[in-house]
Amino acid sequence: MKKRILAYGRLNDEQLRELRRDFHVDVFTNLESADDPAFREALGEAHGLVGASLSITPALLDAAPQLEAIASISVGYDNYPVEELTRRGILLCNTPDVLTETTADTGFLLIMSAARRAVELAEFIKHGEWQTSIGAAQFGSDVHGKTLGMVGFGRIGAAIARRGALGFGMRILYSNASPKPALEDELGARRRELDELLGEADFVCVTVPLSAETERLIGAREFALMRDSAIFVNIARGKVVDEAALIAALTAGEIRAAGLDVFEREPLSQDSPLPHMANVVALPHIGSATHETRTAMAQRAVDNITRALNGQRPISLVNAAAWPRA
Ligand code: 8YV
Repeated sequence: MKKRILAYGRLNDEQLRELRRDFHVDVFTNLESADDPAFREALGEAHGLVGASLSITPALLDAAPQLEAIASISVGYDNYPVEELTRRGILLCNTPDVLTETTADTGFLLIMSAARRAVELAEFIKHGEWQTSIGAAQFGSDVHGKTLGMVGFGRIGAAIARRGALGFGMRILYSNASPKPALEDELGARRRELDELLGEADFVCVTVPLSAETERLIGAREFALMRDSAIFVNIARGKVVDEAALIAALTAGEIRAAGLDVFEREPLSQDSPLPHMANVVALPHIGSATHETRTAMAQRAVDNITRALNGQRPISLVNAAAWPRA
């Protein structure tokens, strides 16, 4: 009998056909929550899950006694109880590499648009306010030649820094758990303690994954350490930042501006002041959201689940400790 997969992420027809050659696939479009009764029932028979943006809890795992593998259509895995999955021998796979460059493009988009006030000034035209030549009230800040401070220097952080160093002649600082000598050679990047980096950087760009160690890594104290001309960019996860402290720092002029793709709660509430602030560029978590990259991420998830359920090691396995299975 074919193993059963529940697909709740966006897969194209070809990808579904590919999965259906080996597996029985139940598709759940627009699944809002794991409490959906049909999904809940199907979990009882599921060997694999393919999707994203669903919080996987131990209670959900209890409802899926046959589950062997989860292929997330994301690189981040903060939605998953990794240790619990490992304890149960369930493989967790993600989609690194294929989204690195696209997400770095989004990071640089935020750097550029916050510095040059692109969204605010596009609104200025839209509202008919461009009546005379623009003046100092509309000037922004340079990006080229400035200091870019990367908080986290993994694949996406390095790709943003590469754009800055090679495309914009920026000086690169980074704070990271481990030193990155190859990137120091390639980009002239210099490692700093976080506090030092915050005081030196013109742009502070957060790319660390969310974990118990990084939750609220950047709060009131950290904003106070930044220059008042600093531009803060978050392309990682909203919970890495104390959002109330960010709003306070922007309001008080402790930092100049922010470019944000991620928020403490998503979708962002209309009540949040952030998207209404002139010095904030807020995007609806579009880091990897291009046709090309989302297709590539879904394909990686298809490849991962196919391998996992056929007894082969997946291409991108998060919990290597769950492999090989006992
Ligand atoms: C996706 C992401 O938006 O991969 C990640 O970790 O944050 C994004 O690429 C998200 O996970 C939904 O697929």
